[in-house]
Amino acid sequence: MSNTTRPRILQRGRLLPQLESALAAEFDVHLLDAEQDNTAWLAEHGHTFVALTSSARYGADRALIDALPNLRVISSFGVGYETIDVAHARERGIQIGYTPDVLNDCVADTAFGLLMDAARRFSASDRFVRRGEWLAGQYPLTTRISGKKLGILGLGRIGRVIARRASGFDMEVRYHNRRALPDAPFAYEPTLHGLARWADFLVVASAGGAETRKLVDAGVLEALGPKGFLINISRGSVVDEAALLDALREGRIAGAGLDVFEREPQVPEAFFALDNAVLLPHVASATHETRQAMADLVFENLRSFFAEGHVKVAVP
Ligand code: 8YV
Repeated sequence: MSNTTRPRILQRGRLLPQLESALAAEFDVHLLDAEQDNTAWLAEHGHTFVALTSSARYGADRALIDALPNLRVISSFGVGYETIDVAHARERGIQIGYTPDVLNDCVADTAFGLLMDAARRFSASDRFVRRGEWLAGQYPLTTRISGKKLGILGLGRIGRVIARRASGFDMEVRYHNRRALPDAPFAYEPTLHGLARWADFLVVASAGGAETRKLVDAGVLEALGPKGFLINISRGSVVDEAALLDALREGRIAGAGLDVFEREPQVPEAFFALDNAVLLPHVASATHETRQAMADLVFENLRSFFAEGHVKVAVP
């Protein structure tokens, strides 16, 4: 097919090379990031695009959607969509595809990796060996994981897989959501404070966005207490980062395992000095297998839209 007949797609942010190649073979793709002045360029060319690819990281705000007057579909790489102005896109009748479920296992694995690392201090004791300190004495004792209490904030698709992992560690699970889930085989804690007070490990697995902003605040950390650990594989915005730093510094919680931060890729330097924090660069879904599955879904969502008039997996 010639470029004139292929649907024209605007690409926001780089995607996996194999996804970019697959898209280029079927669509007429233009990378927005290649332009110096996005606003001026969009004013001239925005009307030529019917589709937009983006990601949880870059999203699509009102200004971008408005700059694309003929936009009919957004296909986003990621399960989080708080960076997309969904309400505005809906008003315009724009469909939005995303990539849930295919990343549940890897994100749950990462939550457990962080939990184990924070409690058993694998990264910290690795640093101890590398510094040659083992020669001078044993590494201090750490905290047992098996049989402990796991509190999950946000028992959604990923939260449920984390709970399944916990059964292999004989952990008791409770959760807090806005509402109790009738089909969940775990005890519901009606308040986040109550969950934090009960839990040895509090795992944040809720969605990001305005509704969950700073839910985990100084009071929740206080309730988690000096023996409690905070794990976050959701969004940095759900945790009050300054309060978390204070709590870690002052030993008001035992430790934290964090894959996400408030202003990625900026991580406050104060974290670097804290041996009781495990810091990852937002890699929970970043395996070859899972990122490929996400890429496939970004592609299938577009293909399905242009072939059948609807994306395969739509944002609810
Ligand atoms: C990705 C994520 O890192 O799916 C999400 O919402 O946060 C991660 O899986 C992200 O999509 C990359 O932009």
